[in-house]
Amino acid sequence: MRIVVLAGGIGGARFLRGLKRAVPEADVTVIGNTGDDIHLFGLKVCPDLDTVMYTLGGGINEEQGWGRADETFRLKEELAAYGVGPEWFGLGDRDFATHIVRTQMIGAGFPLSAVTEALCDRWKPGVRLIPMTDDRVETHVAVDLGGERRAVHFQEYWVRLRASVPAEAVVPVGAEQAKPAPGVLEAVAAADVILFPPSNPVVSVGAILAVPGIREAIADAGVPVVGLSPIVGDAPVRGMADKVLAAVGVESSAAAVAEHYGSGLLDGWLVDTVDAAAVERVEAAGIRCRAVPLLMTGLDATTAMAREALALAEEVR
Ligand code: GDP
Ligand code: FO1
Ligand code: CA
Repeated sequence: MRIVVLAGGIGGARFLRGLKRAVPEADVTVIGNTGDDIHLFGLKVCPDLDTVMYTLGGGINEEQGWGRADETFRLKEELAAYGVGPEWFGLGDRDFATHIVRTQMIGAGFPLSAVTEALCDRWKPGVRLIPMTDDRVETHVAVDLGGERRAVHFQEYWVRLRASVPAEAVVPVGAEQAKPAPGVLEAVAAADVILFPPSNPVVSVGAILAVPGIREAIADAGVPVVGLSPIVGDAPVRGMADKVLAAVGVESSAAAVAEHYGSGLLDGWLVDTVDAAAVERVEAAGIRCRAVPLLMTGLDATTAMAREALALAEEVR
């Protein structure tokens, strides 16, 4: 079975662990979000690609969900001693090596997709990880800073400001001109099923869908497209997805996220059992819906979620 998954960071990566355990024989292609990418200290950092790579490859900091396990911050401290920041973004020593290798290869002329493949040669995530595009896309957030409207990089909004100021718009800058990376459209066209893990619908899955051609390829693939809600009981399980949903005019509920994707894209949608009352509303929008436990509390629970998603895909096929 060929499965394509559109993934952000933690939500996508943890779901993929369960998926791999549910169907170890499946051929899984992950289209990774690169809208969160940021250039720091002359290096290209790809948080969501790295989160997927480290999580599946056994190098992730499990409690944090991002960055490397057994990490130290000597380099960051030395940079800070020179007054060189940003101090609000925690790049660790082990993690720095990934960004150095990536930036060096890009400087030598390799596209990000080839670089990602090379990094995965070390981590062996057991999936094919492809960035959504080789072109530069950067999600920016328009914020209201005490009456003054400013655009900040998504990481500045998320990490420095902790989404504490109202977001008025979320713009994947560069997406309109971007092309899907080699292999993306081919994987979608060859898929037997396409899954949206419980990733952020705006800045993760939304950024991927903003690359021209990807949304259309998914809608035209003619195979089941099934998603899992990242919103449980009207709040994100983790993080501040409600803030960016508000910026695109979507309420923070499992049903509203399904409607936001729409029946033109989604065939099936899983909500948590606490949101069972949302099933009727989602089905009224033309999307088959089931309520099942959606908390990734451990590998067993996450494997069960992946099985439910695949079962729903068979039901709508
Ligand atoms: P990020 O790039 O690290 O923010 O990760 P993603 O975009 O892949 O996923 C973020 C989303 O995952 C958040 O909106 C969370 O609500 C959601 N999430 C995290 N853990 C869980 C969980 O256990 N269950 C569900 N349903 N969603 C989760
Ligand atoms: N998230 C934080 O909340 N604080 C950090 O200092 C931070 C550093 C960081 C470094 C590398 C990396 O791959 C990810 C990192 N993240 C950090 C997570 C990440 O930038 C975002 O939380 C997600 O992309 C949100 O969608
Ligand atoms: Ca992310």
